[in-house]
Amino acid sequence: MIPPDIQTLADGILGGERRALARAITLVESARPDHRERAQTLLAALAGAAPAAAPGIRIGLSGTPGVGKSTFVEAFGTEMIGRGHRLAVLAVDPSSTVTGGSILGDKTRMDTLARNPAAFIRPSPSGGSLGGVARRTRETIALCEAAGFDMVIVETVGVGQSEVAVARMTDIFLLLLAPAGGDELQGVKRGIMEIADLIVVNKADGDLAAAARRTRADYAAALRLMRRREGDAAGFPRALTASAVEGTGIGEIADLVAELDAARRSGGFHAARRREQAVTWLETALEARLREAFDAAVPRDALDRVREGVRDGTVPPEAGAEELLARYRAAMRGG
Ligand SMILES: Nc1nc2c(ncn2[C@@H]2O[C@H](COP(=O)(O)OP(=O)(O)OP(=O)(O)O)[C@@H](O)[C@H]2O)c(=O)[nH]1
Ligand SMILES: [Mg+2]
Repeated sequence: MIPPDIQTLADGILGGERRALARAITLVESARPDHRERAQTLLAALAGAAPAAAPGIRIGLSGTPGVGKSTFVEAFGTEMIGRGHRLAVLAVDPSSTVTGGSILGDKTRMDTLARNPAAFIRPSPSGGSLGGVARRTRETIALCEAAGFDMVIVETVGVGQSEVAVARMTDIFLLLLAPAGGDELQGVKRGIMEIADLIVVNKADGDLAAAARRTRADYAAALRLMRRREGDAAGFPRALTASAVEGTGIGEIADLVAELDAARRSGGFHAARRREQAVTWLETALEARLREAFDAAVPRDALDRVREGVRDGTVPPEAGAEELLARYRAAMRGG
């Protein structure tokens, strides 16, 4: 049985009510056990009610601070809405413990989008582990899609780990770069290049236009050296230039996203990737929940004592883990 207030919330979301969506996101962001339980009930109700084969596109977007992500989302998002999409913009920002989210601060950069009724912008919740942030973001994607947003952009600041987490919950990954001064590849990690479908050298305007073109050529060359990946359509991954401020290149990027999405859907790769992502989510959830169950069952000082022993070399790590697990099993048997 679904509690009546959760059913009302679910109906509101399915009816596309923004207030219901916002409230539901607040619910999935909560760490309180009773909220967690209600959130799971809500998500299950929505999964049962929403059309299974919704054609939604999930786009990951990453780039270093100041590269122009917000400005780009404003331009690209407005373009996509013009093409008939309803767009939700979410942020993954595990570093935002202090500021409480990067999107809210620069909502002015997404002024047009923020006022567009076909757009929904949600700042990232503050703090938490990357795993916790990723869980909340996945659930928020599900809520947005149930509310009829068929395109979701998940934005993350380039801090390394978070790109991989975002790539694991999206279909297509865009990497935004600034024009480089020299001939170096800006120290962009190989792993991040490997998950990018489109590398966009932004700020290709004014004095920076020539540097942007050179940077694009460098990345295009680097991409050609990478081995082909499963699900790559001809011509992908690709490097191109854009100016989020002037709007140049934005239409082309929208075309390429649509082209790659269509190719991956018709080839079956899209569905296969979504299935793999769901299994990865299961594994991640299982690990997190086992750890929660462990932390709830084994007293903190027992863990601290074993940690201390491992630190000063008197307890081998594996033996310490075994001892703690024995305590966990005993606690489980006890009730
Ligand atoms: N010349 C030029 N400047 C741009 C372009 N896009 C963004 N900028 C400028 O770059 C600065 C940073 O832009 P944002 O969109 O806030 O960048 P961001 O990546 O969202 O930054 P954080 O949220 O702080 O990580 C602003 O002053 C923008 O006006 C562009 O295409 N060309
Ligand atoms: Mg920004």
